[in-house]
Amino acid sequence: MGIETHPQAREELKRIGVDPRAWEILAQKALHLVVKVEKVSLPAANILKQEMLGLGGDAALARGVITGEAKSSDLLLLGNLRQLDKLSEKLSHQPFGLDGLAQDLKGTIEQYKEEKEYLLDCRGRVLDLSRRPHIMGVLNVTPDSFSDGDRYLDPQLALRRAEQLIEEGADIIDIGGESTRPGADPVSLSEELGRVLPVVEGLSSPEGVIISVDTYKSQVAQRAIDAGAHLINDPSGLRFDSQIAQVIARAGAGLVIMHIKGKPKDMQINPQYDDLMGEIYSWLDQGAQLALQAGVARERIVVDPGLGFGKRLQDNLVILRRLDELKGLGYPILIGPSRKSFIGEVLGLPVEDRLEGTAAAVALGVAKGAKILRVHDVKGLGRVARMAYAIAEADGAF
Ligand code: HH2
Repeated sequence: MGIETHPQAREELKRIGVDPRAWEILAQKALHLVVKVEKVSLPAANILKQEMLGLGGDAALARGVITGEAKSSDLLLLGNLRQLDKLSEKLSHQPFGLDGLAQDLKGTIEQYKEEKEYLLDCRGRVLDLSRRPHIMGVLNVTPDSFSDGDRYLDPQLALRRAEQLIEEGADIIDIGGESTRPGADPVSLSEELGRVLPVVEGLSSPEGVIISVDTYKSQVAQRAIDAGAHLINDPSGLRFDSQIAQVIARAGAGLVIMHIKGKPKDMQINPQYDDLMGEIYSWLDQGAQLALQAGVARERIVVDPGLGFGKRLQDNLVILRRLDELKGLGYPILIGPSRKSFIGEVLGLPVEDRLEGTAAAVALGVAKGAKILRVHDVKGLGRVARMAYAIAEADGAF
């Protein structure tokens, strides 16, 4: 029987007539996890091995730790939620940095217990991401975006498109003034402002709709916020402009931290990963730390693995298959698969024929925990997302 979530575990426990008082503990025992811990020192690795064995789980570590040749090792903790919870309690009083690991572990485990409530607060506009998937409609005000470039460069056309996206059910409108497609050159500040601001200023978004601006530049973020934007979607994950986090923090705006390897100009030139998901996880975690240090509140942060941004075909597919691992970060997950070239590569289709491929990515992304889907085709893919969510959350016993 494949039990993947806490509600599923409870469902099965109830079905066979388990005493409700035992549901919580047994549900935790039904969920098995593999937690990777990086660069653990020799004494810490030995303690972790012993403690996990004592709890009835195990820890896998490099051979060099057993022989004493290695100074440190990455390590896999193998156990159920209950064992890992107990481990985090035991570690909180241990030396060698294990008290810090105890904290991280506790946070990770929390994500796998009862489904976490996600409220995204963008300058007072709040989206309840726990109830259904939300759709971010793409609006590129550029001459060269890979899919909708040159279509909405005229602000009037862009505004009409924004209204259409809202009518079709977009929860967020994401306005971009610089293409980040592979090989794209950066545009100047004044060029980007000239493209984005008239649209933000002209857009009277109804109550509940969030205006997002796709930029890594702090000055664009500031002017867009002054003009009414609620969310900044930073495709550099706060890494290209060190001032942007403060701008977002001061305004109480929402923030999407996206993973990118390299810069758009060179990101697709032979990207390599030793540990794809581990690297993305740590990079997003560090991005979130930068945001928190700058004063961005926890409930304003969203993370995104950045499909297509310094990723090979297999990397994009693996990210989607293993997306749920990013839940451990504790922030809602956004994905942007829309019409991207990895879909074209699998199906052998040009950009205008990638709707169904995008639908597959959206459906599986939702099943793996994506809360926001960034798409061009809002109406159809909104339906796909809702249907996928209904299946993923189907609850037979209650
Ligand atoms: N993808 C693109 C742009 N911005 N932002 C987030 N958070 N996630 C994404 O996956 C993402 C993004 C690229 O797509 P698009 O805007 O359609 O093209 P272009 O960069 O050429 O304007």
